[in-house]
Amino acid sequence: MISKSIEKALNEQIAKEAYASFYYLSMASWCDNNRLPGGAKFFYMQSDEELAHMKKLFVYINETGGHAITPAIPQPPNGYKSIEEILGLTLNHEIEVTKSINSLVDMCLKEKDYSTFNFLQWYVAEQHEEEHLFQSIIDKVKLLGGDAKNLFWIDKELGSMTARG
Ligand code: OFO
Repeated sequence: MISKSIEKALNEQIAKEAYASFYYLSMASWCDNNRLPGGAKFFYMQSDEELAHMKKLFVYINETGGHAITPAIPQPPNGYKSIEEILGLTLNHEIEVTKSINSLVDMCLKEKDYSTFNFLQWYVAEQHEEEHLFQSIIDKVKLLGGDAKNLFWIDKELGSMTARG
């Protein structure tokens, strides 16, 4: 069974995962509107992944005696300057999510809730993967430079990336 404070914190994390899903959805839409089909495919996939992260929390909360709450989702931005800007924003966003997961883990240790601590290790690993993924894409883009020809290759590369679950 989870405590009321852990239940509340996990529900807050649900809202963050939902926002991440919407945020990436808005980036996918921007890519679609700016003739970047590879970027669009990549961000639609990222959006689905965040939704899956959210659902995993729902199931866990309900399985452990809590009540998972469907969150209100603030509207993310819709306009972006470039794919480089989008990639920078995603990395910063993931760094913020990592902080949030880490503080949840801290809380579990303080409360000696080892079940939730164990459950959250999946998110710890996932955040490492995502930060690494976005950083490596940004590094490639920096290496290539952002002119029109390279944009074609960057988009192609994003489109060839597959879901990691
Ligand atoms: Fe960014 O991955 Fe969810 O937690």
